[in-house]
Amino acid sequence: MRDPRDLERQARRLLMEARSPVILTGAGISAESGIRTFRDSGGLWEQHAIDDVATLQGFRRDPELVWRFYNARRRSASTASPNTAHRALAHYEQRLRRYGPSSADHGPLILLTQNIDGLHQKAGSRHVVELHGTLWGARCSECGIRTTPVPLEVPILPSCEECDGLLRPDVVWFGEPLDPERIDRALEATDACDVFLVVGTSAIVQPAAGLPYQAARRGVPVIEVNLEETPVTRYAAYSLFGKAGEILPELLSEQPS
Ligand code: BJW
Ligand code: ZN
Repeated sequence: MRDPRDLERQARRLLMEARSPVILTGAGISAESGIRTFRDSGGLWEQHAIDDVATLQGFRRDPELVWRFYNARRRSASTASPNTAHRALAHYEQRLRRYGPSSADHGPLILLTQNIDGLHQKAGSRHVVELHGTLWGARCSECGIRTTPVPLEVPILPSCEECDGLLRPDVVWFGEPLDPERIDRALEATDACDVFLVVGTSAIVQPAAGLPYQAARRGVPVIEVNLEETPVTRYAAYSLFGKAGEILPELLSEQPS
């Protein structure tokens, strides 16, 4: 058996020496901020079936229900604070900006998140790619125009100022394509990275879940932080099991204890 402290030290060294790390986060990183993850309640999410609140079909069936659901989630995200894991990632980015081979306006670290809660930005991370959109925006279901930010309580039902079409949350539901610019940026960063860190995601939702695998196939070491095994564990160079809020501050600190 390898000593977990040794594994953590080796993974830490990789991250400290990396020149262009990519990080992928999921709901688990916000769990310690009091935001519920998706799959901890057996597909029922705040008492709603995922199909009712996270698909376009569900929205068409009952847009009021979906807007109320997202209003509730916006309220809970608005009072949540970033935790030690979000902050450790923001510090890591700052450190790379100071010492890394960054150009003036483009830091070397790319943080890909599947979360829509905005907590990475609240913690100070700058290069965040929100793969699944944001709680803080709406988009017209007819003409596609985006409205950001939306009020904390979006009036039900909101309509587009341009075309009077029905506004929908600016998030990516099942069966919908990701924003092409964002997924391109994610793929490009994945193809250029020298280490890939995956934090708090069940790694089953595509295409995000395929990104670390794409890096691993090039021989790039993948480091995983999760409470439990995921499909990433099979090919990860290092899997560190525990809470992100406890592991990341140590893993990403310049002076480990
Ligand atoms: C901790 C922790 C702590 C807890 N510390 N860790 C069959 C095969 C392949 C693909 C498909 C398929 N059938 C259908 C698909 C496609 C589908 C998909 O992948 N489905 C899978 C479920 C199989 N994908 C899509 O539909 C995507 N689009 C697409 O494919 O488009 C194709 C297309 C192309 C061209 C035209 C048209 C279409 C879109 C996916 C969008 C996902 N959207 C959601 C909702 C976003 C908005 C919102 O939030 O309201 O995104 S669903 C939900 O899942 C959300 C999340 O971002 C995403 C991922 O979840 P995440 O973050 O991993 O959370 P959990 O709860 O699953 O896991 C938490 C983890 O944290 C656990 O592992 C815990 O152990 C851990 N944890 N506490 C560390 N303290
Ligand atoms: Zn419109």
